[in-house]
Amino acid sequence: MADVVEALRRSFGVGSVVTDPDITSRYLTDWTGRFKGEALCVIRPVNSWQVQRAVEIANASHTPLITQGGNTGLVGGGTPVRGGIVLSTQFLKGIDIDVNSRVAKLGAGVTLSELNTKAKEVGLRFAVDITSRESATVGGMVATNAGGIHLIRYGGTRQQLLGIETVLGNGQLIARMEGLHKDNSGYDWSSILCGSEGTLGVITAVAVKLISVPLHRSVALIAVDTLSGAIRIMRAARREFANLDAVEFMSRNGLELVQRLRTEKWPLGELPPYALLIELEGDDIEVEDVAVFLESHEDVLDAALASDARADGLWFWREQHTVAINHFGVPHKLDVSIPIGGIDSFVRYVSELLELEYPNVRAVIFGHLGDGNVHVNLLNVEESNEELDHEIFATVASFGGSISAEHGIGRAKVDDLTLTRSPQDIESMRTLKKALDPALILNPGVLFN
Ligand code: 2HG
Ligand code: ZN
Repeated sequence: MADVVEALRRSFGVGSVVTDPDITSRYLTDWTGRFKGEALCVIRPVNSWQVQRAVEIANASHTPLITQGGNTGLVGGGTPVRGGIVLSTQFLKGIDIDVNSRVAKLGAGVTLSELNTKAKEVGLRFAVDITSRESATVGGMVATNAGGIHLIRYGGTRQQLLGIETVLGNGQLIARMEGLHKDNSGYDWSSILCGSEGTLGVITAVAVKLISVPLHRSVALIAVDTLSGAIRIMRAARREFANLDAVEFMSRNGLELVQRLRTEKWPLGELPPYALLIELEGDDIEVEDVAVFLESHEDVLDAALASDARADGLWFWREQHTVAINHFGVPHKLDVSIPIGGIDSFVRYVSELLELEYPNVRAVIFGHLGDGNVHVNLLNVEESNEELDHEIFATVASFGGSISAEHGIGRAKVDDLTLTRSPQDIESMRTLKKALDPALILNPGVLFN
């Protein structure tokens, strides 16, 4: 093992191979604090040649290699296994924007905020937006196919991808960074690597589409009694407004935690059982039309409207959920997809299950209503209750859903993959894995067990 660190030091220089526990500790635990790992060292390559060298050394010594971006993943996918090397992409920088094609070519370690700051200078931005935008890297977003809050309008990360540069597990460097909008010349490596969670290759750079920054946005925060009511409002809003780009929901438990942590006053009197947030973006938003829509809809108990910069004040209630939940415990995060018509029954089923069988567990349920992504966060899950996660995933499967909507499988959900993917399906994924990473060095224990 000392040989591996030595070999890396010879290739990278002593300072680039970090073993000092004061520095490595932040790479060993995930953002939630639930997943903890150990590693031989952390390396921080500055170019794809160094990445290739690291993959070679890992192959020669059969050492696990775990790629990590901003370490904002929520399923343990970037947490190392004992004896492994953490490869941090944080110094793989570089932003090159082509305004004619509306394409950005980016080092994998560029954060979403860095990309948007640069793109804004030319009136553009990345279509996918996520709350962890300050730390999340584009490489990590591609590796997990991040979905985020604008998926209903623009699609997820996969839909934005035009190219990729990657070092596969077998050491081959694949560079498809032309950034062409049309390219049907064979297998699309961007799509294959997108969502592969570090198991097929180390993503070193990506080419993505950009969209215009609209002149205006308008946000409504709406109090509702039931999730069925929220879904009826959403259906009507989708008919009414072509430029709807977010439909999010929250429930009282989560709003309560945000209120407790931030001591902010909820803008609509008493906390309602559920809240809906809708956002419209465009160059000519008629705020009055939104107000009239909300007044006329019988499921709206109360609503607050805000435009442009002031809209952040309403997003606050949704965006503070993840931080507030983590402040009050170490959550089990079951990010699931449910066909939208089944969300109300699913949430009721989970609430009743907890009430009857796990009275100490507290569920905070919120998410992206527009695309059926329900974030079930469980607090106070004792080790003796860990089967609860599996019980909920089995329910998700029985609703025709997916056990991961947007966070990935990581280490957290490996045992449950068979619930929604068939043996043939998983076997074919393994075949692909073995072809591209024959020594199985990349992120062992993630996605497959
Ligand atoms: C979000 O939608 C993220 O804010 C995090 O996907 C969700 O904390 C979560 O469970
Ligand atoms: Zn989400």
